[in-house]
Amino acid sequence: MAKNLRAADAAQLDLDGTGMRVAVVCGRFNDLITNRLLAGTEAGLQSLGVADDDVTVAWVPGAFELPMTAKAFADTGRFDAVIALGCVIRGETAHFDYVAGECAAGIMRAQLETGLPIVFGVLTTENLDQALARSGGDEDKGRESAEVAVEMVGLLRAIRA
Ligand code: INI
Repeated sequence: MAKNLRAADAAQLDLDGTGMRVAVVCGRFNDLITNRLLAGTEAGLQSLGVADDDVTVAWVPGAFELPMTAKAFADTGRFDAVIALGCVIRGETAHFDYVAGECAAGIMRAQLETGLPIVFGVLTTENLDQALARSGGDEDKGRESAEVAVEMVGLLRAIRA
């Protein structure tokens, strides 16, 4: 009989963030959207039991700065997870692929190097309408990021125990 560390059905996950310390790095570029993402993340963390005092928020210029800042937080050893929030809109930049691609690659590298979950809460969209829809419209990438952080901290603890 296989031993399951986590439910296959996300709805059955009993997420508990009590006592978890979370750093949130938020890109200022497209701050109409990133403020909405941050609101979703903060509400999500609170609803999962993460204390307000255990959440640290830092703003950076844009998505390109997220990986280095997330890694700096992870390297302190003072956090259980880092959430990186940003918004890159294709129509508004000729270097969409560089900013979005390097951000994603940098975050992946930082989490593999540090062993700490770093959540990719970065919207990469074609236009502003899509970004609005995914930041508290039809979907809420901010709240989703809070859930991913708490889930991954719990799973990694179970694996490493
Ligand atoms: N940063 C973003 O977060 N989103 C964008 O859409 C964006 N555009 O359009 O260029 C963007 N650029 C800034 C970039 O993240 C860096 O802050 C800048 O290049 C300085 O390193």
